[in-house]
Amino acid sequence: MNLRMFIPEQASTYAVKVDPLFYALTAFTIVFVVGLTFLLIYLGLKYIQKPGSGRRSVHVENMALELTWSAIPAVIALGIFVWGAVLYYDYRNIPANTLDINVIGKQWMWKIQHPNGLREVNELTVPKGQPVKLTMTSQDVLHSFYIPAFRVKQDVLPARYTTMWFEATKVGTFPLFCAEYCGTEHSTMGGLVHVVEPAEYQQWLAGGPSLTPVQAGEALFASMGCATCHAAGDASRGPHLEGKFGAEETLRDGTVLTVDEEYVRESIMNPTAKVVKGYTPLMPNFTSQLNDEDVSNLVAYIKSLSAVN
Ligand code: HEC
Ligand SMILES: [Cu+2]
Repeated sequence: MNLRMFIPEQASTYAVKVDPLFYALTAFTIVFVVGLTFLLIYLGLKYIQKPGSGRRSVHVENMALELTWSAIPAVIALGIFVWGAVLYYDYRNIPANTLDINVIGKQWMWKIQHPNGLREVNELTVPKGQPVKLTMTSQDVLHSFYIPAFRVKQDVLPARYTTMWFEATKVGTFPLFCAEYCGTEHSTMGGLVHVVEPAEYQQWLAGGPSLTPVQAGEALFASMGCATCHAAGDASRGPHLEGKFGAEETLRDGTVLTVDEEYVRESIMNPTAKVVKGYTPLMPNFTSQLNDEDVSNLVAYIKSLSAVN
């Protein structure tokens, strides 16, 4: 039997941190299962009813014993909770200097888009030793992006962006899966992650297409007529979008929110959901004219209009 089947290689900084917790949990489980089963059988046999054995109930009170067997498991359980919480915080806290890659899930493939616009299908090429952030969405149903060797997994939802990050530590090729049942060919929805040296990644990127997501978004912004209402300077028809990303926005109902990918996406696909204070909701609904990739490109463009990234 090949243990590798059950324990994938550790190929990210996070894998190295998660595995000790996993082994600790497994060890505790084994100790308790084996220990309790042994005691159950041993004591059952030892005190088995024989002719003449006394069956009067004995009342014993032992405060020290009670406290011990409550306190020790409590410390173990809380210890595991804190350990898990610290790791989860690390996993959700995306570092600032990431390489940003877009992922679109669709029945039944993964479409990947690199910062310079280069695309891959069911392959994800990333440099070693650099934090990578994936911004993910789905074109149809729920999927889940899963790279066992990196110990990272995140649901991918239609009409929403989810993110996850990792830093690969080993050059090599690792499997990639969809981990959410998404239809007949769910089991074939997967691919390979290629981790290469940073220089090789740059070289590989250089062979890519000329239009980056930002450029593609800018072209759409003009061709879809967004600019007629959102042109720089004149904010009479629609709010101008320079410096908007990452800033706070006040809505008609008084809610204040921070402009992020999710909000921009919703503003484009469902403009009346959240209407900006001081404006009439006259923005048309673009759902039928833009696909997910277009929206991602528009979001990238609107993002690029702000200094913050
Ligand atoms: C007919 C005019 C018009 C067109 C065309 C239009 N918008 Fe808008 N847009 C508005 C108005 C008015 C608002 C503010 C009211 C609201 O939130 O619905 C708005 C709001 C937004 C917001 C939220 C801005 C903020 O300040 O929070 C974004 C993002 C946006 N539009 C993007 C786009 C994109 C991308 C396109 C092209 C695909 C587009 N708009 C086309 C009029 C328009
Ligand atoms: Cu799937």
